[in-house]
Amino acid sequence: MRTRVAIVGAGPAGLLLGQLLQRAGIDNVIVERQSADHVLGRIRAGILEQVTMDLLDEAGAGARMHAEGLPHHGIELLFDGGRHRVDLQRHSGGRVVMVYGQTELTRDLMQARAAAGLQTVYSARDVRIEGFDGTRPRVVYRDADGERRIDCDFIAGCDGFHGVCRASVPAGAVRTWEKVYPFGWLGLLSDTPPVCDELVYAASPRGFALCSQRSPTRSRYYLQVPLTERAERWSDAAFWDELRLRLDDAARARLVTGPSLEKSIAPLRSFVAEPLRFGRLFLAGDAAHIVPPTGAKGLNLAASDVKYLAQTLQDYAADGSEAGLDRYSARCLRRVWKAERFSWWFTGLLHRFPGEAPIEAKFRSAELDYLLGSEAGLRTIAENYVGLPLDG
Ligand code: RFL
Ligand code: PHB
Repeated sequence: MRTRVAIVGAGPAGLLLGQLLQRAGIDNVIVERQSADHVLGRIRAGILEQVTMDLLDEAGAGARMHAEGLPHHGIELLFDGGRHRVDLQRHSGGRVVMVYGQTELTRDLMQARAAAGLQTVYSARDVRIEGFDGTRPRVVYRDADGERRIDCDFIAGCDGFHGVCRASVPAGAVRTWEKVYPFGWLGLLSDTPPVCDELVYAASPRGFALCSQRSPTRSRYYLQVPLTERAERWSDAAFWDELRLRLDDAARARLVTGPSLEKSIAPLRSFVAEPLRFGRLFLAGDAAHIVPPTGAKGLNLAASDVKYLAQTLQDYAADGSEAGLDRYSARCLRRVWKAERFSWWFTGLLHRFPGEAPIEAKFRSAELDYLLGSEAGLRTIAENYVGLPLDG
């Protein structure tokens, strides 16, 4: 089989890229290791920045997001028993974020791809990439009938943190930066009304908690837990009890509990690979970088990488110039590093670190108190949270 761009991975990055390329007349094939149902079964991000909303529109898949997504104008920070609102719209020059689950966004993109008649190979086994340092890159995989090969002009590595693409780059050609945090997030999804209209980020002495949502009837909650914890060890009742202890009286009074639809633990990590281009291979999204989820940036960074990559490949298709290909990495990384910094800082501001000296919690409270009482402080949270401008 032959195509212009072979995309490895059918997560949000791969699916979004496929749509944008198709709309620019560039044919592409996606190769995904899992089944479509498995991809849709993963409960992940919930917050879209304006850049991501615009891109979903550009991809022709934004209609349901506009109809069912919930625009959020602020977030609430809870510390020292008090609740403080950050008016995102006011302090970011009018921007807001959209609550719309990654699962729904992925479903919309899958449907748009099917409607456009584009090929996606699901459940591909033993995927490998070859020849990307020359001019004849290819993706090889196995299906029930044996080995298959896709010849292409470019490979887009959209295969997430544990994918095959970054791992196929010779060790000397890539540099990585990494910080692993000494805790994880235990998440619970339930068909219960959210405890608050807005997201509540709670810095409690027992550890961080987040009250998020997917719709007016579906909630998503997270608890900071030690890395040694296992989701199976948490009954629903234990989760709700611990969450209550980390909230304020008003939230406790409004909390509606119910059976969990899903419970899982995610580790927290900051990670960046540099560069993002190796000959005819481009990395995008979690394949290239990971942020801790506190700033809600992971999916949004995947979207901005994809915007730059689609533009790069479109420009190349128009004039055959290599200059744009050379610029891709630096263009992405400038935005990536700023989001990495914000996610790291916001994580440190809201979490309790194991073994920390008691004075650390006092420093965090004082910093939060300072930020929320200062126009500059509120602006710094708001403009990072809604997402920094592209190419800024
Ligand atoms: P994905 O979604 O991991 O998709 C990669 C795809 O590649 C496939 N794959 C392979 N395919 C073929 N061959 C191989 N060898 C392959 N290896 C892997 C995988 O099966 C998969 O389908 O990466 P992508 O597309 O870059 O998207 C990134 C986002 O998924 C991620 O950044 C976000 O979910 C992060 N994130 C959040 N981001 C936000 O912007 N806002 C949020 O509110 C937010 N909350 C979160 C999050 C991530 C979380 N977890 C579980 C890590 C909350 C959580 C709890
Ligand atoms: C989520 O709803 O899953 C979510 C929201 C905000 C975050 C992280 C995760 O910062």
